[in-house]
Amino acid sequence: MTDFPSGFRWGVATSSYQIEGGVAEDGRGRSIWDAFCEVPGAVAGGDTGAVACDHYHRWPLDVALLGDLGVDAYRFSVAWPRVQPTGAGLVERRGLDFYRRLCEALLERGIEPFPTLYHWDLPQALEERGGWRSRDTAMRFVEYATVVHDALGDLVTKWTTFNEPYVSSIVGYGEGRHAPGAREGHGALAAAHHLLLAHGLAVREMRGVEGHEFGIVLNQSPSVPVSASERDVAAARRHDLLLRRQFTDPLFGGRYPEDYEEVFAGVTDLSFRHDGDLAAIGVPLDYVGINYYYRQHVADAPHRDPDPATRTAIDIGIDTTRLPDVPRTAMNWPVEPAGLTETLLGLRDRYPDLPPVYLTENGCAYPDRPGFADQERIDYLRDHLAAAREAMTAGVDLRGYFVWSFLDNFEWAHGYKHRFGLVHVDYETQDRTPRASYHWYREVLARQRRSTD
Ligand code: GBH
Repeated sequence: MTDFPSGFRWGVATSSYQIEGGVAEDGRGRSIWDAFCEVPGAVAGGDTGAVACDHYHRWPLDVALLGDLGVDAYRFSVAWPRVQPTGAGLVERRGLDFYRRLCEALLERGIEPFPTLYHWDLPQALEERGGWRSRDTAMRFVEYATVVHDALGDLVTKWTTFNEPYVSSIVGYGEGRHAPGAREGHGALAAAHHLLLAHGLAVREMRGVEGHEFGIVLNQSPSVPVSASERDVAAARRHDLLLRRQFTDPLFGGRYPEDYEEVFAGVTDLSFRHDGDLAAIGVPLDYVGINYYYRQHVADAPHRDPDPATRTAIDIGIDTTRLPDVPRTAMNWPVEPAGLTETLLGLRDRYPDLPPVYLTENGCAYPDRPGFADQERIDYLRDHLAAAREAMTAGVDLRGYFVWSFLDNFEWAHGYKHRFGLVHVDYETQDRTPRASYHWYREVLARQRRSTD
């Protein structure tokens, strides 16, 4: 495989609710995902994150596996309800201590901790006060972020605020497929705005420590029209607004997207936008994390709800189910590595002030089956790394790559059915078994080290 420059960071990624389990340990409060998992039919198989990979107890073993893999960075998330069980005020020391021990163990093995402050597990007590629909939740996040920053600031230099605000807001409050399971228009769009505001205000508050860097992680993929017809092209542009530009224009372009009011006319009154918010959201960043999985293929379709006043935020006249004739993963996601190069070049071209980029997630799920050699996952990772390298050759300032995921884990509404891990987890015994892709990645990392030594 093509070489990457020395200093390029190599890692793997996970998130708190997907791996930790231990939901009642050490004073942890309830999160919106604990609540959502109890809703009949919300999660496949009735699965929950109550035990997951039991990482809360088995983390020393997991750190050893990371060490053997040879990564120099590990991306994980901090569970807000472990740090502030009710999302405000009272701080739970034991929760913070868990992350301190984890960071110390990583650093002992030469692995840099890359924590994300929020990967979807909002304290349920805050949801009961409106959740991300409410501006006050942004203020609560700032307080939480500074608590974690103060507690781990001597161990961590790379600080990521949010993972995929699109999913927290639009999938959680618009589509209802994720916690808290709401299907709203205005509420989902307000949530998106408040997540961005929380990000900007928290970075402003945490800044000031020498050597600390701040960023946000966004899911990104090109929205490709299924035909060259005017209608499909316009539909793809609306989808691009929903998925990407409503976040990236305020973050990196200092503006709200020009087509926002037209697409969401009647759905929202924009009352969540206050003077000064854009300046706060556009706080300069040291990096942006990109999660890339697949291209979006978009066709024009009628609105499901003809009345904008009751329409959900995802009901923008699009159909994303018409997939191209290419191989798919177990998630039914088309495998299209060229979409990664397009994503990176597209961002760079649209935003001249884009900060350096990390690929903070990329990976795939395939079913284990007799004789399964894990070759699809290896092919997927190899081809996407090549696509990332191509974007670098074309001038994108890409600084690192993280495989999603280190371990098989709780795949949100899909429960434990889909396995993204380089390491197989037996959920009966909690045995960890490295897959062929783990050994492959280990070899890639060893080769990179040799060639840049
Ligand atoms: C990541 O989300 C998550 O960060 C991680 O926790 C998760 O386990 C991992 O991926 C694997 O799923 O077609 O317009 O409706 C990625 C979630 C899924 C977000 C696809 C965008 C499609 C948008 N992405 N989704 S759309």
